[in-house]
Amino acid sequence: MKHLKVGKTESYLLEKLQRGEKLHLLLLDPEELSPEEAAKLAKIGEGSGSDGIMVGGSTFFSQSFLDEFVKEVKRGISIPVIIFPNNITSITRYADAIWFMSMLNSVDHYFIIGAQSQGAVLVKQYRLEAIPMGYIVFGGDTAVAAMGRALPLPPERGEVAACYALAAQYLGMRFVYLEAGSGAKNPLPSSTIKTVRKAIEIPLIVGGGIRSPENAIEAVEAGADIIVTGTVAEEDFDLCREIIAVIKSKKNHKQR
Ligand code: 1GP
Repeated sequence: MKHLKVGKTESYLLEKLQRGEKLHLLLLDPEELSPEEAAKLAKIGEGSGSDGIMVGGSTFFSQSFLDEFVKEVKRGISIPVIIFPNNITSITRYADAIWFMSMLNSVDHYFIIGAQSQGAVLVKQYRLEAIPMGYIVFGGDTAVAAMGRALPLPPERGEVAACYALAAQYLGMRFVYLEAGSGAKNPLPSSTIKTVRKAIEIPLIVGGGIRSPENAIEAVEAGADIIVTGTVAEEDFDLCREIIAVIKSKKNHKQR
């Protein structure tokens, strides 16, 4: 039996977190952006201090377009590109890594383990770095909740999400992602982030509806390790730059 090593992209993220940094990942959505627009945003993102790029969207299913998209994005940057898949059509060989994720609160077996079992062999063939992650989706009125058939978790009830998050940790997943949904009216309440943070030891990713430096700071202060923003970068990159700046100015002085 071989000893499984943590890959390059995950090590890069973990080393930064261990140094006490808070991270920002810029989500680029192939439904909303052309490859050229995405490449431009990725470059600006890297220049503004973002730690990595995520590529994904809830209703995008063209693998050939995704190949071109990721190739173009990767061309001008050195930060890693991580696939944020919505299905097996999101597996492209040109990315650095893939969040190998399970939507833990889906009511559909397909989004919990079906797509993963169908995609695993291709991930191996492409030698993509798989980063295991438990994905928890709140509310019911976002594209991700509808497409993934999520059991709508109440955003205010952190203790429910904490049960899923702890289960993710005990199942060996190495990150937990709390998702309010892209373009959500409101980001997740800080009380919910706090409750989940207290329940687990693995890194906590938070995204959905973060549109201001205040939103980002609130999430980081509540215990988020990694903040994901997508919509705000498409709408107003100067605002996104401010968000990245406040996240990167935060250091976690607490040792976990
Ligand atoms: C979506 O959490 C991400 O999966 C980002 O959401 O587009 O609202 O920033 P926004």
